[in-house]
Amino acid sequence: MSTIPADPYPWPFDGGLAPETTAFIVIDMQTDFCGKGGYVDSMGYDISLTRAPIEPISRVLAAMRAKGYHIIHTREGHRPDLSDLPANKRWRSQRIGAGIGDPGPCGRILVRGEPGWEIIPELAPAPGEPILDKPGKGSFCATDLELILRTRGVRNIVLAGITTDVCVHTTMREANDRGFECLLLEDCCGATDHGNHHAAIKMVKMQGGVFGAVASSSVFLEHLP
Ligand code: C5J
Repeated sequence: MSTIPADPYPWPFDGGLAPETTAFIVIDMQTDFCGKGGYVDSMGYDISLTRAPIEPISRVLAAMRAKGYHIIHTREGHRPDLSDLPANKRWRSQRIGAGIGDPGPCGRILVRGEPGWEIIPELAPAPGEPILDKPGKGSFCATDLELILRTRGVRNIVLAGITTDVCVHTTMREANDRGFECLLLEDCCGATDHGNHHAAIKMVKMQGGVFGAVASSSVFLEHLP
């Protein structure tokens, strides 16, 4: 039996924490979300908030790679012809001055293959680690993530990345509804607003852990088998 002393319960619920059945999913650590001139920067948000998780994620990645856990990365982005970009998503982004698909300092915003869409070099995927391209906020929507997880026998998911209240939370909710046991690493996430980051973490812990549990990366690493 192996668990992490998480909040609001020792995670995972059944004590079955093991590398073979547990995946670390790193969500959207792309220049567009945390780099200078990217999408989040162009919208006028403070990228120090979305850059804060880089160091903690890097430590967790190193430890989990060394212990043989499954590692998966995601990237939010759209086809160059924008055929998978809903009109309302484009319209809303244009309204705030950072139109998805429009040219910016890091290339076309959130378009696959552009410099801003790349995962930042500090958290580059290692050879063999699956990278999922998703057009939406949730990592299960219009991707083969569930197939990959079930094929590998994964039951537990540890989540990190940006942003806490949008893509990380949507993915956690999707995973939870599919029966995966989820843990959010709070300092390995960041949002465009400090209050939203904290609110998103609080939401997870309601109702006895309505979407799973929360731990810090230091506690997680201290207890990781
Ligand atoms: C957003 C994301 N916030 N990766 N995307 O638009 O959370």
